[in-house]
Amino acid sequence: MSEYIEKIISEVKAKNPSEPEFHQAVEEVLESLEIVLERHPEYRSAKILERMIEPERVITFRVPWVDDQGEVQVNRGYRIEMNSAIGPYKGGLRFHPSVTLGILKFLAFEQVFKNSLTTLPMGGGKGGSDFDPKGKSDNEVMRFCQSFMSELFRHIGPNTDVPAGDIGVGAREIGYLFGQYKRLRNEFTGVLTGKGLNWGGSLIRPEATGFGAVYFAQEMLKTRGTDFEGKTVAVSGFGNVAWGAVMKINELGGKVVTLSGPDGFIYDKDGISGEKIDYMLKLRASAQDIVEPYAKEFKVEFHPGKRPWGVKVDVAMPCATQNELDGNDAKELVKNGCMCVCEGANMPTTIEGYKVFDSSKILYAPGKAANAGGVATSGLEMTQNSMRLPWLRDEVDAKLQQIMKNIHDTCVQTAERFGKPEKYVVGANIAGFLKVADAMLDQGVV
Ligand code: NDP
Ligand code: 2IT
Repeated sequence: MSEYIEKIISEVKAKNPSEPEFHQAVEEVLESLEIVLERHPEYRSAKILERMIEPERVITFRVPWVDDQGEVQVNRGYRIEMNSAIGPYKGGLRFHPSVTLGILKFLAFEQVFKNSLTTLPMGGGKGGSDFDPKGKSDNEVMRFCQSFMSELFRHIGPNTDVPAGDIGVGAREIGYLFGQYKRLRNEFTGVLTGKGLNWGGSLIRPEATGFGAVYFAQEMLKTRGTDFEGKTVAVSGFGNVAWGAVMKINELGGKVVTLSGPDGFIYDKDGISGEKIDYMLKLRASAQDIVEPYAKEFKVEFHPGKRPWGVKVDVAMPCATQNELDGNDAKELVKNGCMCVCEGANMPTTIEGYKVFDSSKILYAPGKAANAGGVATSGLEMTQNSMRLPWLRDEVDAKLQQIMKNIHDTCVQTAERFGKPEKYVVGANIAGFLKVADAMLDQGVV
């Protein structure tokens, strides 16, 4: 690593202590950019990297609400407005007890590169709260969302910052957030994406992240002259992204044999299809945080406290959360002959895991490229809102497929151009960076 990059990384660590996930995301991206900075000294002299690692704006706020027992509860809310060089800030909201400033900064940083790759005009942002949706009643979730939006509304808008869902934030939460925004602003606009179909939402948005990740994996497999037909697949998580991925893998002739939760993983050798996919929705809606009930319902194996990466599969798709696949898991996958790892979640692989994949022949695509279908379809929702015209399901799906193919091809071509053939991480980081960096150069020191 060059002295210059090393210096920036150590400054990031010194300036932002106790934000390990942010350090990790920055380190992974900057390592790939070394070669770009050698070829383009103009980025260095304009201090593009130094500016990109500093959020344009960080908002933190108190979220007080009253629970069903009449007790006052207090959570912390955040919105990180990372970079607006190529469009309004865009990115999801995460409600999970593990949420910290560092986690949201890593997600916002990744989002900048991801959104750039989609080819749509969207800057990068992320937000959320340490609110724990587990075991909360519908009314409690509503009161929380209303309180959260009572502060957030002053910072967002359809041309400023457009939040969406992420872990713990789905259609129900987006509904409550939208209702409160509309009430406070007296405006019906496309300020959030992931909206209900009757009030400005887009067809395919719920499925888009999982579908998009599978379209991306399909393109990866194509480079080795194969496809999903007859392939065995390990999926982790059981939420929105996992659900979309499982449906599309089935459609393409693949067999998904695992799902996971914080409690462990299930192994279903016959494949997760049909009514079992519908059961995933029930599991998620129960807000219990566990995948074990699937094993009881369908009489399959449950492995408590374990992750699914030791199972022998052809393709692995981590779709749960960050750092859920480490160096040992990566070694297991490689040893068992897995040919493709395609990330539905954001940064699910640790740096050690990445190094194992990088030094093997496995096809490995990072989340910022492979899971961009979610935010890309959010971009399509924004377009439909601006036109005041909804598109048909097939139209949105065709656009999503085309976008995922473009992202894939851009990653492959960029990796080749910079001397790292088949390295999707390098291709994604460089291609995502170039568009944003050039826009920043054009716009002067801001
Ligand atoms: P959901 O809330 O629908 O599901 C998240 C899944 O991950 C659940 O199974 C959840 O279980 C599990 N999970 C969450 N936190 C942890 C944890 N700390 N340890 C173990 N398991 C955990 O979220 P999504 O499916 O929307 O998100 C999954 C991943 O995909 C995340 O990385 C997200 O950032 C990423 N992503 C999402 C997009 C979207 O459009 N929704 C777009 C692009 C990426 P539980 O909540 O019960 O703990
Ligand atoms: O991580 C992500 O890309 C998302 N959670 C989706 C963001 C969005 O604005 O649709």
